[in-house]
Amino acid sequence: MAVKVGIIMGSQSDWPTMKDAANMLDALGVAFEARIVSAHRTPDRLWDYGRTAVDRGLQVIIAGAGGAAHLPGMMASKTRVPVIGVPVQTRALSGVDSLYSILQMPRGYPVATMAIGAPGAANAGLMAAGILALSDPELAARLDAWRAALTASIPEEPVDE
Ligand code: RP5
Repeated sequence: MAVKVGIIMGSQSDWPTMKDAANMLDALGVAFEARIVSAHRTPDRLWDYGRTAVDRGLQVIIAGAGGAAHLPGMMASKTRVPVIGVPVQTRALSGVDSLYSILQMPRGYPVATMAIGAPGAANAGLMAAGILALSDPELAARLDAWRAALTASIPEEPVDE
């Protein structure tokens, strides 16, 4: 299966968060690759990844980073492949630093920014699947089934736990 989604992150320490994106793509049968690409520590790797993304057939890039989270925005400046940004939670500022770093892009280079942390990563997986489902009826059916199952799992009444 051709890899159409790239999951990139600034550090190994982002992987526990970004794994939620990977798990979601796994659950939906979407092939992906996962790479550590740091805007600050491996800028040449970032450049090469963005420069070759279209030719390698990537259709969506999910980029997670924390703190001075420049990876998603810099990737968006290097490739027209849509970038979904995941702000990783930080200890110092709880991920608000990551969120603002990713969200406040200048006009012309959008990053679709998710919520802070693991829920944002999971939603990034769903967002990527939704984009690919526009041209993949089988994936669209799997995504519809996943959404229906989530809805069906919600009880009408609360219980004491
Ligand atoms: C960012 O710095 C990474 O995305 C990570 O969230 C944060 C901390 O990285 P480590 O010091 O844990 O490698 O570039």
